[in-house]
Amino acid sequence: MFSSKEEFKKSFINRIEAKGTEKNLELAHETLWEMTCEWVQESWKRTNQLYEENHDKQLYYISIEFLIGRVLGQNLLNLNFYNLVKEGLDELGLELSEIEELEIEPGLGNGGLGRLAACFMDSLASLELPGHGYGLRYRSGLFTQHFVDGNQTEQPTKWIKEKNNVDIRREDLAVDIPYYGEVQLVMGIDGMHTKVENPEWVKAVPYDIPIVGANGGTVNTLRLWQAEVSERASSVGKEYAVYERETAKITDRLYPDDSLEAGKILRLKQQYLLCSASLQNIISNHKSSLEKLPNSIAIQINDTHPALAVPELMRILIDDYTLDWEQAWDITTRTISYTNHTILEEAMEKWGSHLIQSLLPRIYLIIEEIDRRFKESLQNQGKDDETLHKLSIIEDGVIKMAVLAVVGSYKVNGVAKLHTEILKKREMKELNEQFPNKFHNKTNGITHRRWLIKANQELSGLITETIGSQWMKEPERLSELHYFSQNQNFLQDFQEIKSLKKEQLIHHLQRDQNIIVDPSSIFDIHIKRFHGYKRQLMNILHIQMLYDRIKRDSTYRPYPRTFFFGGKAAPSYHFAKQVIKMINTVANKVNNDPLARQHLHVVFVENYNVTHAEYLIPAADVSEQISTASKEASGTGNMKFMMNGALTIGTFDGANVEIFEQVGQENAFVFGMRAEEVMDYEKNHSYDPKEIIESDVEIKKLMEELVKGDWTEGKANVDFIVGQLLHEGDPYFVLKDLQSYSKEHEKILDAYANPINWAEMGVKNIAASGIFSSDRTIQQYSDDVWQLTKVPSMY
Ligand code: 26Q
Repeated sequence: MFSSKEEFKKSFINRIEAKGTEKNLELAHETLWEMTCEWVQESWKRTNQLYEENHDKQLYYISIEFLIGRVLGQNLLNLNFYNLVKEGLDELGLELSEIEELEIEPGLGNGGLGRLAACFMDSLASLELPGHGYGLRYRSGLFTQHFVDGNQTEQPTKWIKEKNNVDIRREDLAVDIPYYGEVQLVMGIDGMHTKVENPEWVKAVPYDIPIVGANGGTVNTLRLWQAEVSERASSVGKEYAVYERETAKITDRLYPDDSLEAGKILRLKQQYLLCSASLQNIISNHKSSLEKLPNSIAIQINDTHPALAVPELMRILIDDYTLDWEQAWDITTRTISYTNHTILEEAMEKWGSHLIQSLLPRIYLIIEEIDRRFKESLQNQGKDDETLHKLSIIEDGVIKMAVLAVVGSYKVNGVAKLHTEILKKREMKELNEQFPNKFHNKTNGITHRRWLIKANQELSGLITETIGSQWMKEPERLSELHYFSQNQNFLQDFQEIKSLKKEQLIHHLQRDQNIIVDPSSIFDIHIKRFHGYKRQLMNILHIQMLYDRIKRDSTYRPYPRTFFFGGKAAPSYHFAKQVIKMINTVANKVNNDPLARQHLHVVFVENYNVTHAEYLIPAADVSEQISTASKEASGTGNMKFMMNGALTIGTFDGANVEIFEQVGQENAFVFGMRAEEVMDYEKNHSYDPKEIIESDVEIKKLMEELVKGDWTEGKANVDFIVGQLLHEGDPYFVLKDLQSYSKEHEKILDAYANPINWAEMGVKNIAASGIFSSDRTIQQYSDDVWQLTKVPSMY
């Protein structure tokens, strides 16, 4: 460790010189990385020692995705070394930000769910809570997106390097995972036991990533499993080369579908490897007092993807540790809790019984027994057939993972108030009635350390100058900014920082994608995965309306706006890909029109990821959060924008509802149908987009142009878009909400015309955003679900 800039410089130079090569950025990156690892190492070791000595209750967060983003800069920041290192390097003629740019971000997640897991890791360590992650080490993370003729193409993204990786291999902790085989009863000294004969063994090797909390005191562990051939695989029933190939495939890549239940055997192998390896690892540390397991650990499963943790924990307790069923069930259902992230029917995980039966025969028997006992108890309570049907885990040859997860958990939560209400009153009504105290809400959050302190160091500095630095520890203290929302000097400083962040974004985009943007335009940003319900289509249709108005009406000359899009579509999601193609086509037309381009600019940022988000969000004036009400469980991008002083244009959906509640609707642009309305239309099949088209001349004209192919390129493109809006009944109510969306955008223009007012609203958003820090979310989970105790690092 070092305590001054001079010491840092000296040590940095010594190391570089020892390497004996010429000074360059790559070498500087390598050196800084090594130094950072050493600084982290000490705290990491000490944290683990403390946990062991005190026997503190540990939380394990199991998730198929952890979208951590770049780590070097964030670690330096949490260690409180960032500025010192930056200045030191400056004096050596090196730019820290350029060194940071050399890091390839590990894209080990699709979007919201994976990024949430990463924010939670940061908050756990920063609150000095003993909480660790278990995930998978995919060789390729989420694909890299490129546009070819406006169409998305996908390339695998390899992030693992020869050396200096973010993770550390722990060969000593490898475990074997059994697939296939036959279940047999065998006689032991203490009675009959179940055993799987001749399984196909796969070795799971953990790689650890240190999670550095604020001030560097607590360092928790994110443990990612990689599939490898097992030493016990000599007797595999197939050719060894085939076994080798199949094994390597298990953790070869992340599944790129973020809201589709895929049902593929490889996915099931991933899920079981994650659950079995993690639980074996957990139990090996706690085997001395298994009856007390619920007091010494808590396991949180992030959606149903790790729901096999329920039968796997049962298997370990019964088969490996000879507990009886009742004991094992009691322990399991007091240890595991589950978070639901969706009510979309197509995202609810279901597995064919046969698939599980053949790949995981013992696990299948356990699920069957859980189901049988549960049904028996329901029958004893006199439940009718309808309820029995809703509550069954196995039915018509499929296993419903959400029901398994609810039955096997002691707590189940949704991720925003509205979402939790919909779960309790509709989607999981019967389960909620059966287990009245299980369901609860935990509104999502984001780590302000990455999304404000790191991504917007300038704003963060201004806030500290204004209200002191305590807000970093207690983000709800951002509310103190409210007093300054009418202070002209403060507002001016805020505006200047916004302009600076726009310039930085422009510079970044110019370097990365050769895009040029007018810094004085309104930055209106829509970044998230492409999905029907997220309604990127509504945004682009509105841009077409604006184009038409500009062309048609010589008095309509709106203030210049740049509409940014960013996001990937699942490779198999054809409709979403057609929307991407259409946005690129519209962008071409609008951007190349001499009149329209004075008012409108459409920019599609290629390969949207965490790093791009860190540039885009601080530069935003307007945050697009326009999902069909009831469909977006929470959203977390909405919170990141708010915290950076952007104004939200949004529907009453997910956490938007709570954002509006905090900041006041007068400081946001709210429009569109309510969740109740949407769900009623869906229930009664009573929405007909043709009625909208016939009653609204502007929309009618737009549809005619669309059908003619004015806004698309190629027949498939027109057919898909028109097909969805007309023939498939506009399932996401795009046309229904389009005019109220357009009116809200006009209000945005009016408001922006008064820059001081606009800035005031932005500051009010920042002031009201503290509650959306994931520190608050994690503290609530800890109080209501995990019951963790803070372990002061004494630093
Ligand atoms: C399932 C089966 C096969 C392959 C992939 C998947 C899969 C993978 C990822 C299914 C879903 C996901 C991710 C879902 C997700 O990101 N949901 C989002 O979670 C956020 C955090 O709670 C919420 O804010 C968003 O509203 C929600 O959409």
